[in-house]
Amino acid sequence: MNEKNTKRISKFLSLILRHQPEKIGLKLDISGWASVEELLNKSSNNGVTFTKEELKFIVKNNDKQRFSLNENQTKIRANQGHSLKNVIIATETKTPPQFLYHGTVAEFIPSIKENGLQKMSRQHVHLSSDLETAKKVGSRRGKPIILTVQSGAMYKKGYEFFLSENGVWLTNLVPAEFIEFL
Ligand code: HQG
Repeated sequence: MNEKNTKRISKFLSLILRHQPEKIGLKLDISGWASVEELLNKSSNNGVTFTKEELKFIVKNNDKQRFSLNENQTKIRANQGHSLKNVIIATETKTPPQFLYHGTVAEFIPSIKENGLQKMSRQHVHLSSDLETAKKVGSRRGKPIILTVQSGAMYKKGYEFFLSENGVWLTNLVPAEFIEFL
């Protein structure tokens, strides 16, 4: 399978497993798992055809480890990034590092200064422990601006943090007082 095709299917999987399973009539359970068999069949019925071997390759080699297969490889889910209200990916609360980073763009800054970092359409605010990742995330929308979040101070005040299976730090809200706008 060539790189272009891998990327196309990976994007398709993100859409179906995080946002719109109904697009192909796929059912996700409360923890976000879908049957691999059903995913292969329903994707194919909707013009996106791939084999179980190709799916395993995509899961294994995905640049951000976005997906997981269960132990016997009969079920698949996205590790984070869902907008679906009825899917809960259980992650333990974790002590965050002192600082975390968020990449965004200039047009959002006035609103972030006023309202803090909000979940917007996702289930959590997404933060990263390294600047490089934050820069990449911001670059999706234009010239990136990196915000430093005082996660250690937030944690001390009782805000919860979660670490997804693929290393993304998640929280429910970052009030503006904990954001360094440089
Ligand atoms: C902004 C991708 C105005 C926020 C990435 C962001 C990441 C506000 C946008 C993951 C705001 C939401 C998540 C406020 C936040 N007013 N704008 N109060 N609060 N925003 O895509 O963090 O490739 O939902 O700055 O790599 O950009 O999909 O979040 O620009 O890891 O795996 O509202 O998605 O990962 O955008 O990206 P998003 P994000 P995947």
